[in-house]
Formats: sequence, C-alpha cells, structure tokens
Amino acid sequence: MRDANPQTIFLKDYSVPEYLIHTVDLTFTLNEENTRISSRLTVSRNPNCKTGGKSLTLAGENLRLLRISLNDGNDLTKGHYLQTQDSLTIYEVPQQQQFILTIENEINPKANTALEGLYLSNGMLCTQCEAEGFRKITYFLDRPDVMAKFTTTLIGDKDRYPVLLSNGNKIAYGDKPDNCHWVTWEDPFNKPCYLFALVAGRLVCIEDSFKTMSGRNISLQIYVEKEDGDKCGHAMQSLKNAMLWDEQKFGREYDLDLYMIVAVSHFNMGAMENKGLNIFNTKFVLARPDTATDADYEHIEGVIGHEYFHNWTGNRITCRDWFQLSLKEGFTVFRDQEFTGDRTSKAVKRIEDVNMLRTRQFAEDAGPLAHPVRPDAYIEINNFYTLTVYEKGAEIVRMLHTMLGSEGFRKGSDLYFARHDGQAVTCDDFINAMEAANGVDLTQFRRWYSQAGTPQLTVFQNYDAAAQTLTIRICQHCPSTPGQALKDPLHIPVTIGLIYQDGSVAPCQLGSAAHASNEVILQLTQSEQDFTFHHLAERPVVSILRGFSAPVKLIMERSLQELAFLLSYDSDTFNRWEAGQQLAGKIIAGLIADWQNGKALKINPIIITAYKKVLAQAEKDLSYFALLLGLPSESYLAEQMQVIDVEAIHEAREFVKQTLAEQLQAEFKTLYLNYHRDESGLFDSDATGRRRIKNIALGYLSKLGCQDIQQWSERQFYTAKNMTDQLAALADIVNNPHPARQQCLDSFYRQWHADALVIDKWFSLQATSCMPDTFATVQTLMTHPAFDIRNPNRVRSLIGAFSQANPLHFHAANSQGYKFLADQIILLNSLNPQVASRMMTALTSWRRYDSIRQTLMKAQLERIMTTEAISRDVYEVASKSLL
Ligand code: 7MF
Ligand code: ZN
Repeated sequence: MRDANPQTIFLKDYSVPEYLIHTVDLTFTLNEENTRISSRLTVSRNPNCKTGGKSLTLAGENLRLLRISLNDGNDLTKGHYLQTQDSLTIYEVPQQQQFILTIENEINPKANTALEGLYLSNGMLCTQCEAEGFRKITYFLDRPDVMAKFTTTLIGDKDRYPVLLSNGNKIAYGDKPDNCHWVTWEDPFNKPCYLFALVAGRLVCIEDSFKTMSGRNISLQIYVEKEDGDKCGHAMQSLKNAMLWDEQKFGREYDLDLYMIVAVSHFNMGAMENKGLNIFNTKFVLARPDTATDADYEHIEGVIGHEYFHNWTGNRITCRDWFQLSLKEGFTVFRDQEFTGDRTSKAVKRIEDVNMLRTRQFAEDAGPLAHPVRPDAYIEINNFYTLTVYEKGAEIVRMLHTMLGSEGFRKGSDLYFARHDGQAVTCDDFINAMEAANGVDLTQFRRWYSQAGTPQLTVFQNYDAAAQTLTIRICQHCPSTPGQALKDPLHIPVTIGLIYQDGSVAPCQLGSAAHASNEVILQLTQSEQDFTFHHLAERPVVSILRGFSAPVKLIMERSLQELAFLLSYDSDTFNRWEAGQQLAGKIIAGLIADWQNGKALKINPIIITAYKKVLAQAEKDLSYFALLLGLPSESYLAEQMQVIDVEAIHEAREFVKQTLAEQLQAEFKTLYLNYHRDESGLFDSDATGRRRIKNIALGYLSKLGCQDIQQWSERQFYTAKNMTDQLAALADIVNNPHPARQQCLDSFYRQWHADALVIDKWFSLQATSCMPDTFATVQTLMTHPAFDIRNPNRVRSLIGAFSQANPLHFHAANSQGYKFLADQIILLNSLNPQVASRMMTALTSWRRYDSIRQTLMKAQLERIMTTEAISRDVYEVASKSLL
C-alpha cells in the first residue's frame, strides 16, 4: 500500500542485528479508536555485530508517535530522530553497555481492517503479530532473532474490558479512577515480538487443569464470547490430549503455570501460538455435535495440537529469520499430523494429508509462485506462509523420520532441543542435530530445503526368471521452477514391498547376501539408479513409495488389472487406497478424452468389479473403507491433465459416480441402512466411521435421482441431531436436482442464523454447488445481510469456496467468475491485503487452462495490477504470476 516499487528481501543479505533488546515494559491504555502504548526497552549493542554506527532504526507502521526519551532523560527533539512511514531512526544512542529507550505512541484498533497488529473483533481487542504485526503496535526491532523478556500492563474500562490478558503470568492488578482497572502480566521466557499477544474484552472463561509428567499442575483456560461457553469442551479435551502426547512422544513438558486460548471471530488464518496465550479463529475452537461436523472436530484437535506443539518447536526454539519459517512450521505440522494419526486413524490421516499435498502443494510447486521450502527471496513475508513451507516442509521432516526410524528421529529431536533451547536458529541447525545424533551424512538431503519443484520418479522393472531377480530402475527428474532452471538430484527415501501373485508377501532382498525383509527403504541419490532384488521365485507385483515415503510424482506403467490386484492385496494401507485412486483416475481420464471427442461415455466394467470387491471385503476401519470407495477429486484429476478441462473432468467423474451408483445400488443401500443411526454426534472413531461410510453411500445413491433416495436425504437433513449428517444430506440435496432444495436451504438458514460458523457452511455449500444457477446464487449471496467482507471466514466461505472449490463454475467460459473474483480482490486489497492475496490462488494457475481462458484470467490479473494503492501482498502474487 505504501511503496510504488516494493523491495525484495534476500536470505543472502541476512546479518545479525546491530542491537539487542533485553527487556520490554509495555503499558497499554485501551480504547477502540485510540489506544496508547508506552514502551520502555533496555537496549544494548550486539557484541556479535561488528558493523554499524551510532544510530538505531526501529520498525513501526502507521504509528502516531507521541514522545521518545533515552535513559529517562528529556524527550528527544525533532532533529534527533527521523520518522518515516515504516521506521523510526534515532540518530545517536548512548554508547554505553546498556541504555533505556522509552517511546510513547498511539494507534487506532477500530480502523484496523487488515487484522494485523491490534484490532477489534466483535467489540473485543486482540492482536496478531506474526510475522511483522508488532510494528503496527509500537516501534521495535521486529525480527525473530531479537528476543526479550516482556512485561505488559493493560489498562481499560471495567465494563468493556472486564478480561485483560497477555503472555505469561498475572503478577499484579488493581483499580483505577473512571471505572477503569489494570492488570500486569509477566512472561519469564525470552521471546521474539511476533509471539506477543494481548486480549481485552467481555469473555467467559472455561477452566480445567493438566498435571505434567514432573507433577506440576497447569491451569488451562479457554476464553470465548458469552454465547459460546457450551462449545469449548472438545477444544479443552484436545489441549489435554496434546499436552500428554507431547510428553509421551517427544518428552516435552509445558513450561508456564497457565495456558490460555482465546477464540475470536475475525482472524486472518487458523490460529496463533503466542506464548501462553494462543489466539484462535473460532472455527478451530468451537464445537458442539449439532453445530460442528466430524471433520471440524478433527481439525480442531489438530490445530489445538499444532499451536500447543509450537511451544517447543517455535517458541522455546524459534527462527533466526523468516526464511527459516519451515523450521518451526514444517516440524510442527509433522507433529500435529502424527498426533492426529495417533488420535484417529493413521491410515486415514496419511491419505488426507497426501491428498491435500498432491492437489494443492503440487500445484503451487508447478506454478509461477513455486519456491523452495526455505525461500531465498520475498517481497511480503505474509505471502510465504504457503503449502510449500508448511506441508512440503512437514514431508521433509517425515522423510527424516522414515530414514532414521522413530528412535533415531527422537534422538535427533532431543539433541536439537538440548542444543538450541532459547535460541533463534536455522533449518540447517535442525538437520545438523539430526545428523550428529545419528551419525549420518545429510549433505545431499539438505537440497530439499533449497530446491523448488516436485521431483518426478520414473520407475522401470525387469524380472529375470533364470536369475530369480527383479531389477528396479528409478530415474529422478525435477522440472525447472522460476529462478531455478537446473536441478540437482535429491536424496529420496523410497519405501518398497513386493507381493506374489497369490497375494502373499515376497521377500525384499537387496544384494544376494543381504537378509530378506517384508519391506525396504531404497536410498535414491542419483539421477538414475538400479536396485536388484534376489531370490524371487516368480515375478512379484511391486508396491512402491509405500506410505507416500517422499513428496514426489511417480510415473510407472501399470495395467488396470495390476491396480485392481494392489487394491485387493497390498498390505500398505496407503498404497492400497492409491491403487484404487489410480484405477479410477485412469478410467476417468479415458472418459475425459471420450467426452472431449464427442464420443458417448461407456464404463469400463473393471472399475465396477473392483469397487464391488472393496464393498465385499468390508474393511473394519470404516473411515478408511469410505476413502477406498471415494473417487479422486476434481482438483486431483485436474492436476493430472496437461490442459485442464473443467467441464470434461466434471462430466466424466459424474458419469462414473452415477454408473457406480446404478450398478452397486443394492450394496450402497445396504451400507446406508446398516450404518445410519439416529446419532447424537459423539466424536469417537466408531461413530465417525459409521457416519462417513453411510454418507458416502448416500452421496452415490443421490446420483440416481429417484424419489425414495430424495426422501432419505430429506429425512436425514430434517431429523439429524449432528451437523455431520445434516450437512452431508444438505450437500446431496444442493448438488442434485431435488424438489425440496430451496426449502431445505431456507430451513437451514432459519435454524442456524445465529451461529456464524454454521452460516459459513451455508454460504460454502451454495458457492460450491455444481447446479447451473450457482454463479447467480453467489452474486445474490454477496448482498445477503449475513455476508460481511470484513470477516475473513465469510470471505473464504463464499468467495474462497466459489473460486477455489468450484472449478466448474468459476472457470465458466464467459469470464464472469474471473471478473467477479478480481472485483473482490481489488476491494479486499485496501481492506485486508493478506486475505486479498490469498484469494488470488485461483487466478495464479492460469497457465494450466486452454488459451481462451488463459487470456481471460491474465486480463484479470493485469487489471488487479493496476489497483490504486496496491498492497505488497497483492502486488507480489499478481506480478509473479504474470512473469
Ligand atoms: C495447523 O502456523 C496448520 C497450519 C501462523 C498462521 C498457524 O501456527 C500457525 C501460525 C497460517 C497458515 C496455517 C496455519 C497457521 C498460520 C496452521 C494452523 C494450524 N504460526 Br498463515
Ligand atoms: Zn504453525
């Protein structure tokens, strides 16, 4: 918003800070439109910095400066400092070991629609400082390698702000004149300012406690708006589960006596790990069986875990600079994935994670915004909280776990914590610890952090019957990405198993003398490498990349018969599911081509037989069973195509879905009737599994368009006592011609109009509908009284859902979807640049579409580039995607 020509920040330019800040004393006098901050810092020159003069420059944006003083002297006069739009330079600071700098300034939280810094959400004041939001509160060395001890005093009106929270422990409080009160908080741990937080408002508190492994009693508090007090039970239980899990799996104990979580309605992302005072999007806290789906319950536990796990991977040990973001995020995502896997189903969780990685992160890695997990340049750091940094970063950590084994990995993480507790470090420091603890050489493995793009593995096999050997040749190739034309080979762990024709396990014996095992990890390090397996009495079927052991694309000739075989016999749950997805994917790909050539669609019966067999095998883990019966998503199918044809994808996939429904109708009806219960919505694995499998069955059956099934879904919608069932039924009603469609939508709105998170679902469902009137509906919904462009959850549920989860209608050939999105982005640019930038995702992949759509999408990106006062966020994404 500020720079006509925003500057790029480079990793290679990193230098240690010239000054350090040791203690920070903050006093906030809180008011909606005028909050006053007084900041008293103890500062010293950094002994590790050899450069620099007498001046000190602090970061600060949109601040009204009131006064500055040094060592408690007189206020500095004009000629002694320089204030710019985003900085404050004090020309001459005392040349003594340590000095005191006092600054007073004012801000306007009510005018803050960007939701970064201190802002207002439903009358409550709250903060978001990661990555560079603290500079919107007061002048500071806003960088993560400056760590200080914070003491914070909050002063506010007793009626408006009865609850006053900040990091650490409450050490003092009292009354003030004019109906005001104050509270002082002290955080005994050094922290960077991005972990600072404050909350002030009328909140209710739900309390519990946790006894740590060393016997300390921790007070747990969840703060929410008054009407949400009955929706905190699951979040609290999740927190206790996470605390116990981190002790058991990583030996990590919580360090303060108090852990607070606050839920706010206006939040740019999921949640934030501020020390001792996490701030969450309400979406990841509030749940009651009648308002939240099983998926919501799972996500809440995962996000609560994620933020809790940051206390060690992020807070105790933080990042040296923002290029190292994956140090904390990749590791913490890995930890939350493992936690959720342990809490629910490892098989299902891995499939869900890989699904997301392959549809969304792979798309990012193949597009104009591709960047390494540790980027080497950025314009706006907020744009680098990406799927690559988070999800691919977690895959890197997972590969280490696979290669070192869980014990080796634990030794490495123990050493990492021991070496770096209290420090701000780099991704390299993490790898160094893994290396040192295990006596391995990870030199080549480190390339995963610096090289962008998804490697492709091409696999060839050759069975020699006379020698009884199988040779697997694997070639790796990584396509070029912006700024990285040539790639070096990576160190890739490839887990492999062999299966004989009767379904029994074939031995994996690499080299003639080695011992045999059921599964081996191939260490791929060269562009082309052969691996020979011995003592194989017959040609085995190869099950490769088990558990998705590396984030790569696999190219391997497979017959439909071989895929059907693996779907029945692979002992690896991931690969069994993957075989079914590939089978369905190949068949749909054929139908896409037929549809494009104007041929009549005809099903290949092998898919019917394969799905029939899955249905007959009746898998015990019902959630996994449901995944085996699912078809690859439209976005996954799109990822597989050279030129994405949204209509062909939709038509071909719907055709397969409908044909399966027709031919397996008896089986699906039995499933539905067996597992449909009048359930209250308890979140346990049996009940969630039952709901998942029966709703999959209902989804298929809804394609039949027959009256009895329409009645089933309508009855389920009206009688459901849990949101999973109600929403699943409504989705079937909304995505198929159903006589009661509008009635059900209206009824749902009336029932839930007072519950913002449920109304988000109501918006999303309509925005993602495949029915022909969807675009008109979206436009109408934009003017609905419940729509609010200032609320990011609403924006995501309508604009985000339409553009990112409704390819069929968003990519309408007449460009209406593109124009609509660009209009909203231009509007959001001035209100909330972070959200505006995230809304651009759908336009950045323009090169993947046909030339007409390319032109139309590009035109909208170019229009966005001309936005007056364009933010750095939007500028960076738009300009890079046009390059
Ligand atoms: C689970 O990482 C996984 C990812 C930054 C904000 C939360 O803890 C966080 C914050 C963004 C994108 C995704 C997540 C977060 C942020 C997130 C949350 C839960 N440090 Br931006
Ligand atoms: Zn995180």
